[in-house]
Formats: sequence, C-alpha cells, structure tokens
Amino acid sequence: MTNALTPEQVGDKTDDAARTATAIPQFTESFDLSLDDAYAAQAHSIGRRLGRGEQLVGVKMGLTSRAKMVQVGVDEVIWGRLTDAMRLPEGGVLERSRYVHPRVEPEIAFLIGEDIDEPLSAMEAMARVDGVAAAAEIIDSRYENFKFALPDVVADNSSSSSFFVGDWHLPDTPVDNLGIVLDVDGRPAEMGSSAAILGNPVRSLVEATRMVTAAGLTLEAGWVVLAGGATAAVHLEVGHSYRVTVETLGAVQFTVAD
Ligand code: OOG
Ligand code: MG
Repeated sequence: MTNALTPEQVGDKTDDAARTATAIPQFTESFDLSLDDAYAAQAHSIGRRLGRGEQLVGVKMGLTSRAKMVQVGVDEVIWGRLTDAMRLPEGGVLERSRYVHPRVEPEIAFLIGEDIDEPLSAMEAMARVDGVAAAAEIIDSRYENFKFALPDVVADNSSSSSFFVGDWHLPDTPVDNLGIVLDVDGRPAEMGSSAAILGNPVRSLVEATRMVTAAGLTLEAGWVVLAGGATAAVHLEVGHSYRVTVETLGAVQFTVAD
C-alpha cells in the first residue's frame, strides 16, 4: 500500500486521464479510497471541467441493471455528472482518438421539467418530468483494462464520457417495459427491455432524486437524467455504426471515426 491521495489529487488524475485519453492504474490497488472520498474526487474532477467552461446538464445513473453489474463486477447503484461537452449530436460522428477504450450502452433518458431538490416518489418525480427519450451512453473507464472497484469507478465519474439523446416524447409515454435493440451496422448486438433497469427506469429516476440531492445538488429544470444501461455495453470500433432503438421512443445512432 502506498500513501493515500487526497480526493483532490484523485480527481486531478481522473480528469487528466479523461482529457488526454490515457489509461491509469486503479487507485484501490494502492490505497483504500472511501466511497465518500470517491464522490468528492468526482465532484473535484467535474469542477475542473466547469472551470474550463463546461456546464452541468444532468446526471447519469449507473449499474441499475443486472447485465451491467455482471459485466463490470460491481453491484451497487452509482451516479455521475453530465456536462454539455459530453452531449454529442444525434446521428453524428464519434472520434475514437478522444477515448481510451469506449463502449456504448442503450439507456432511457428523462428530461427534468421542474427543479427537484429532495427525494421524491415515482409519481412525484414523474410529475416534474417533461419528456422521455431513447439514449445511448458512451462509457470509457479511464482505468487500465476497464477494471475497477466501486470507489475507482465513482471517482472516474462513473465511466461517463459522452451521450446521445433521441427525440423527446411526452412524459406520460410508458417506459416500464419497452423492447430495446443495440445494433452494429444494422445487426443486433444486444437486445433487452427497459424493465432490466431496476424493474422500471422510473425507479432509477427516484434513486437519482435520493442520491443526487443527498450530495447537495438540485436536479435542475432542463437537465437530463440517464437511467442506466439496459444491456451489457458493446466495444466501439472505427468504421462502424451503432444504433439504439427503443420500442415507441425511436432510435439514436452514430458512427465511429478515427
Ligand atoms: C460503469 C458505469 C455504469 C450504467 O449505465 O450502468 C453505467 C461502467 O460500466 O463502466 O453507466
Ligand atoms: Mg450508463
């Protein structure tokens, strides 16, 4: 065990790793990083992004489905912060060189219509939602070999790196059991249901109202909440196109270039 780093030092390293697309060793291999310090490190690393002119535009929930927990070997719900620079235009091109080892996963997005600064029930939370949409999250763990323990991934903004959101649909559109397909060049790679997300993605929104407000943040009107991957994530490769289709919500797609 080497000397522990402060949350600020950890956040500096995850931010540098993300900014330069360079893999770093897991912190928990060399010292005990507490979950609280990991969230403080995440806040610090995103604070650096805000200092560079980025704006907070929402949060992502993670490890809300079995498929995701099994794929990465961590089984607790986590969250991370989304900035405007992370949102990519639907139908666009993703530059592979800006990432370490990116993967894509299908998600459901909620558009917050009215500020939420306290834990809410499903009904209360949905009353403050203005829209629901299909989404794709690009996760790019900054750790070597995409391997991490719970505090590592939290300090690394829960692997979040970019996201795409499709057209918004009315908030009363049911999202509890929608068929989902993630295809690569038109061939299905992963299939699932939105029910894989905590039984209903709305539960993930409820978790967001609890976890994010406990951290002192408000889910602001206009913010996006990503509910978490419904299937395992798929590696991105240059020259291929990826599309997430969600029954009744439509599709989001993008292509990967150098
Ligand atoms: C951790 C982030 C998990 C999700 O939707 O479950 C996540 C990871 O898989 O690297 O974004
Ligand atoms: Mg995700």
